[in-house]
Amino acid sequence: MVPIRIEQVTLREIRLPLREPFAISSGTMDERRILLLEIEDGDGNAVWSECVAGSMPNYSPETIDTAWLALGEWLLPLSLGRSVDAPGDVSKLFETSVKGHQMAKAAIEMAFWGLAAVRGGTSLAELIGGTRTRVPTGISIGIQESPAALVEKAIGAVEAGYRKVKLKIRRGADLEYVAAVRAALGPDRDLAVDANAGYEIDDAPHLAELDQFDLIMIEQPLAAGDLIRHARLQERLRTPICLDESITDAASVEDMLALGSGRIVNIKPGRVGGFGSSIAIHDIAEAGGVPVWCGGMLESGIGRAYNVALASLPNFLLPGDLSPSARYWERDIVRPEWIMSEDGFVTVPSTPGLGVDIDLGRIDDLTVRTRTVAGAAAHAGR
Ligand code: OSB
Ligand code: MG
Repeated sequence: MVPIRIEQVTLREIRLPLREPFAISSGTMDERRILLLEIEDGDGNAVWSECVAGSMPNYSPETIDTAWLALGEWLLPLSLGRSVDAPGDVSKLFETSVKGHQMAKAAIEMAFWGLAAVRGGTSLAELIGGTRTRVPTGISIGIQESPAALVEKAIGAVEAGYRKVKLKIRRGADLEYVAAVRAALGPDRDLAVDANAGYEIDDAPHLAELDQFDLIMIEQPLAAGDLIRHARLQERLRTPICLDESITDAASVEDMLALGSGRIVNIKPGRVGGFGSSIAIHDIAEAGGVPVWCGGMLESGIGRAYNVALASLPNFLLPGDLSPSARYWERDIVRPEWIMSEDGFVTVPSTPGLGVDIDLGRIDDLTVRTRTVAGAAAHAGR
């Protein structure tokens, strides 16, 4: 493969209103502040990527503001003007001098994969060895004000074709809500819950009551660092635990397997530092007999392009949180918008690059700040 070098990156923050507020156990979002990267090599090729950090540090320690700082001050200066032989080598540019900041790192790392696809004239899915032409889709429904309101959303989701329904839960909005949805959907629907680290190990007896609802998983019941407590909890639950926040790199999924902290892995490329790490986690999980699926972070159509490509890998055995554009936005920032078939699948693009066009006019209208960093400037004075 011809080495890749990036010469200029423009960071942008856009604000994209959500069609409805999205509530998880640790906070509510009404509007998505999204950090986009436009990356150019020296040969006239460009690609866009998205940083999945949120506006508040309630899901992970990173935020859009910490990512803006990390990218502009540390990560882009380490990336610009450096030749890498393959996108899988990008993470090595940062590993010694920048710890953490996985979401900021992922935005650059994934852009290199995107650029490699553009330059090679292949689709992103083909570049990484994806095997699916379409991926099954699940919905993630935020916490509602009553079980009845949640039931209405869940029924709407099933009617729209979604192949998995995931309910956000928190203390005080769990058993009664899940019971109502299970009763309304019947015993055969794939139903899951996501606690976003809202419980403690002392809640084990309470969480064990979820077993009666035949859930396909309970996602991230305990804190991100609690691998040992997750293992203790898993021993007491029939419902498989799926880890999301806890899995930040390949080592953490090895630890999960060794400890028995869960039986399913949610891979969000943004959370784990990019595609190289996602593929490693996918392979380790597959070797350990653990299925993975692709999570979502309410991405725009740009981040979604990367997630859909990733979910085309063979061990993505469960439906991903890969809803179509209209689930989140009045209008997305890509053309065509992402759509889902009546039977709940999103097509994996086979055209070169991301497989969607960027709606630059719309992005310009939504932009609240930009910063351009170029190779020469990045190295000046170093
Ligand atoms: O835990 O999966 C999560 C959104 C924001 C923060 C955390 C999570 C989520 C989702 C969104 O569940 C899923 C989607 O993008 O459709
Ligand atoms: Mg989750």
